[in-house]
Amino acid sequence: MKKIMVTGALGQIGSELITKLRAEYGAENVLATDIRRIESDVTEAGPFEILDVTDAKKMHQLATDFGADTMMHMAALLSATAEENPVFAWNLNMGGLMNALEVSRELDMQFFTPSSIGAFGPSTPKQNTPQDTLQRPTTMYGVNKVSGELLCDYYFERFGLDTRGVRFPGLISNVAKPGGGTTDYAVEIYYKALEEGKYTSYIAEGTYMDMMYMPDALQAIVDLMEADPKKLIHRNAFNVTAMSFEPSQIAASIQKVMPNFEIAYQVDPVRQAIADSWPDAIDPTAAKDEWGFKTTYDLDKMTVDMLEKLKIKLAVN
Ligand code: AKB
Repeated sequence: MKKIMVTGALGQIGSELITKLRAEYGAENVLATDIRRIESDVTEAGPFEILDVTDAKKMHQLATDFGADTMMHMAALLSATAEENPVFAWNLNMGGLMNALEVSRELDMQFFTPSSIGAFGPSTPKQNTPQDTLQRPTTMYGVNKVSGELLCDYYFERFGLDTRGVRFPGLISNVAKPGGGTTDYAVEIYYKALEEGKYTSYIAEGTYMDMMYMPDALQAIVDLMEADPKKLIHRNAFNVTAMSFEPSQIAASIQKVMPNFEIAYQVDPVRQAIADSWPDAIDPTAAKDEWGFKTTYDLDKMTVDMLEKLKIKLAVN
C-alpha cells in the first residue's frame, strides 16, 4: 500500500487530488500538507499538517513520521504571479522542489511533480508541439518549469530516484479556484456565466491554449505513477492535453447551455504576452504510447459538467 505525502494540498490541483488519492489508497495513507490551514475535506477527512516547502527539515520530519514512500510535490506559484515577483518565484518554486527531491532521495520515495505548457517558449513549434523540442521559455515560471524538468531527470539519472512528471495545460475545475495563472480565464468564465451572465476576458480572441478538465488531470497523475517503469522512455515531463481552444470557442460552448451568455474582451498585456509565448496545441503521443494517457472530457462535455456542478456550489438556477 502506498503512503503518499502531498505538498500544496490546498491548491487548485491538491484540493481534488487529495480526495482522489484518499479514495484510491485509503484516507489514512495520504498526508496532505500546505502552508496554511483552511478547514475543508482536505484538512478534516484525513491526516493534515502545516508545511512551508522551503523548510527542508520539517518536510523530512513529516515524511519520516508518516512513513511516506511517495512524494507528490504540488506547491508552486503559477505563471502570472511568478512574473509579478520573479525572485520569490525562483526561491519558492526551485527551493521547494529541491527540498522535495532531496527528502525523496534520502527516504527513497517515488516522486511526482507537475511541469506545464509554460516550459515552452516563443521559439517552440506552436502546433502539435512535440514531446522533445526547443524549450526556451521567456517567463520566470517557464524558467522554473524547465529547470525543474531537468532537475527531476538529473535525480533519476544520478541517484535512481523514481521521478515522474507531466506538462499540464490549463486545468479547469469547480472545487478550488486557480490563483495567478494565465489560463485561469477558462475557469473564471464559468463562474461569471452563472453569476452575471457575461464575462470580460483578459485573453484576446484567437489565442489558443491547451486545456484539460480536472478529473482527467487527476487520473493522469495516478496512471503515470502506477505505470510500469520499464515502459517509460521519458520521465520529466510528458506532454498531456485534452483540448485546445480560444476564448470565443469556450464562450460558444457555454452559449449552447446558456444562449444569452455574452463575452467581451479587455486584454491584460502581461498575461496575453505569456499566453502568446506558449504553444497553441501540444502533442501527447508519448504519454499515450508509454503509459496509456487518455481523457474523457472534451470542451462541450466539460462545459455541461462545470455548469451543473457550479450551479449547486453557487446556489444559482
Ligand atoms: C498557468 O496558467 O500558469 C497554469 C499553467 C498552464 O501552468 N495554469
